Amino acid sequence: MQKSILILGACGQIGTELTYALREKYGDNTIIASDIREGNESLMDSGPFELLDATDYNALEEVVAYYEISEVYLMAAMLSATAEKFPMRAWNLNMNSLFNVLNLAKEKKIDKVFWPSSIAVFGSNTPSENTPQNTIMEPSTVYGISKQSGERWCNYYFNKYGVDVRSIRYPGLISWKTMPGGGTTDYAIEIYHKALTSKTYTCFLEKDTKLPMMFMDDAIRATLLLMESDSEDIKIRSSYNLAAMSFSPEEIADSIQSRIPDFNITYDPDFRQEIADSWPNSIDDSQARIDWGWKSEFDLEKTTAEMLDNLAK
Ligand code: AKB
Repeated sequence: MQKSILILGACGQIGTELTYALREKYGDNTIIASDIREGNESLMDSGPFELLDATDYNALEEVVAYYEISEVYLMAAMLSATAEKFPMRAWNLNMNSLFNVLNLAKEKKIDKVFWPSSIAVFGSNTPSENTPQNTIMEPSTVYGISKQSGERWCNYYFNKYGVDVRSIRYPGLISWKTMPGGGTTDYAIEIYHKALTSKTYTCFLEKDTKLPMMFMDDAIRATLLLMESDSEDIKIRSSYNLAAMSFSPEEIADSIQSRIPDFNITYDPDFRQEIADSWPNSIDDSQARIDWGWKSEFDLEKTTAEMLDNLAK
């Protein structure tokens, strides 16, 4: 039987590209994009779209029944920087949407769930180089606390109710199709836009703040790979570490300068510095490599080429 997939938060940075990728793979009409707001025209026009609040269980249940949905990708979330400004709104959105989807799966109304976690689950007591899959997790941000709690709930629903939930701890994601919103790693996208428009960028992080990052194509490929893997190969039902590259603002500026020599960066750290300081420098993703064959393809140089070439079009 042809499966129907629902994407919640389809107009966001990851949701948009996931919708395109899933539509290409499974056919436009089987992928139902949804969001609380409308998105860009090509996304809205390329297949079914529903205005949907992921925290509204009844509305969600109705859409799932109407389209005979078997899989849900829950991409709606409030990210780290915005969540610090609106702690209760962030908690309500990030947790209630997850419970809604996990409960639909518990009630056997859907078969499979993807839910994104983040490197934000780690905190300043976590080993920051090659952060292991299993380690100290004492997140200091609202977003990180919601992601860590979410991981525990995913694991609980798998163990207790057999819910087929799969998850990745995304690093900062770099993409050119849709702007991110409200994250701490957003500088790594803004910098490319500014390099092309004004040849200068003021970074809200210090020059040597190294963070784990990934080009969007790698992130989408990893997500589809995980979701298509046999259930018995998925050994971790909280969330998998995933890695591709790590760099600092100074290093990304260097890589841009190799193509735009007169690009200039200055530094004016704000409250996001503290968030970034609490996150790891690099991630050990060997478990994902062993369990479902993950391997990244984009390093910083390749990412810079893709970003500048596509944004310049
Ligand atoms: C953020 O910066 O909040 C996100 C994340 C690392 O999860 N990009």
